[in-house]
Amino acid sequence: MRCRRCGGPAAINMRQHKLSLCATHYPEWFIEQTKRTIRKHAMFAHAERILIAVSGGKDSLALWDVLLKLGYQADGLYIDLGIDGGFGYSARSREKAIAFAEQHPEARLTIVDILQLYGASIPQVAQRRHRAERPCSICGVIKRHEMNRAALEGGYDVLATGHNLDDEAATLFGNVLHWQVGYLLHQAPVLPADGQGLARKVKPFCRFYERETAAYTLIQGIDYIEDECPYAVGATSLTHKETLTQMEHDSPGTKMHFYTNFLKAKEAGLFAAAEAELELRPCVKCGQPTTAADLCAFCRLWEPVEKE
Ligand code: Q46
Ligand code: ZN
Ligand code: ZN
Repeated sequence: MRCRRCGGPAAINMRQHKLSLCATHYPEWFIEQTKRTIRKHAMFAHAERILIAVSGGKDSLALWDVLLKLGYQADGLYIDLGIDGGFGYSARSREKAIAFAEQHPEARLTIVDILQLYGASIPQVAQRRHRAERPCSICGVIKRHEMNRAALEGGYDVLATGHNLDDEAATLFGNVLHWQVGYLLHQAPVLPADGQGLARKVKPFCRFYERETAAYTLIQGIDYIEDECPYAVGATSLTHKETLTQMEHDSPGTKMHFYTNFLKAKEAGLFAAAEAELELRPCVKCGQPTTAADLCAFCRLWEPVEKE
């Protein structure tokens, strides 16, 4: 395999794009593609301040790297979930985020420590709620709430996450399998701010395959935590990913078509009726928007267990 731009040895071959590139031209292509996605979905402008949710993993650190290279004002947010898993998952991923920030003095890293701030780590909250084995839904509620809070309180214009195409396709697959229209409505490269407590959310890597972000991180020598969160093992989202990867192997481009055709269908009004019904009001305690009548899902988590 040869690089299409210079004829040198290829570092990556992307079957779905029918494109091979070397270690010099691949990062250039990757940065250029990110720029195109940002522009295509009108995600943000150079004058705006961006907060990136950084997990210490490859996607979020690659995103931070690319946005800084493109000259954006991009700061990081690390949420310490207090997960150990026998190998210090949170402690080690936090170190990776800090190490990256130290190499980029132009950017700031904010750390939110859930245990310190609220008195219980994710595994502890999950234990209380009898979800010790599967804390992901609780974790998701807490992460979303804290990301939104940090973005609003820090005066950021937009919150960015490193979700890639494999993540988005797997999420879509799960939501379609169960026809969760509410979730489908909320799956988009850009979710606009609502002016009442929801920050704008963007996913600049949503058109990259996971192996493409992995290749970028590797070639750029970005140090990240390779281990997944211990609770990711056996999660249905991983099974969905594997299923889609098998389909992609048989027919390159499957994930991309699945995701982008969903976006087109949505734009064409597939869920317009459901959208009209969706009503949000501020949570009586924290003020963040919710579909619930009083407390949002986050605030309910911290209520005494007996009340349930
Ligand atoms: S961090 Fe949290 Fe994930 Fe770990 S507990 Fe589950 S949701 S798997 S992205
Ligand atoms: Zn080349
Ligand atoms: Zn609340």
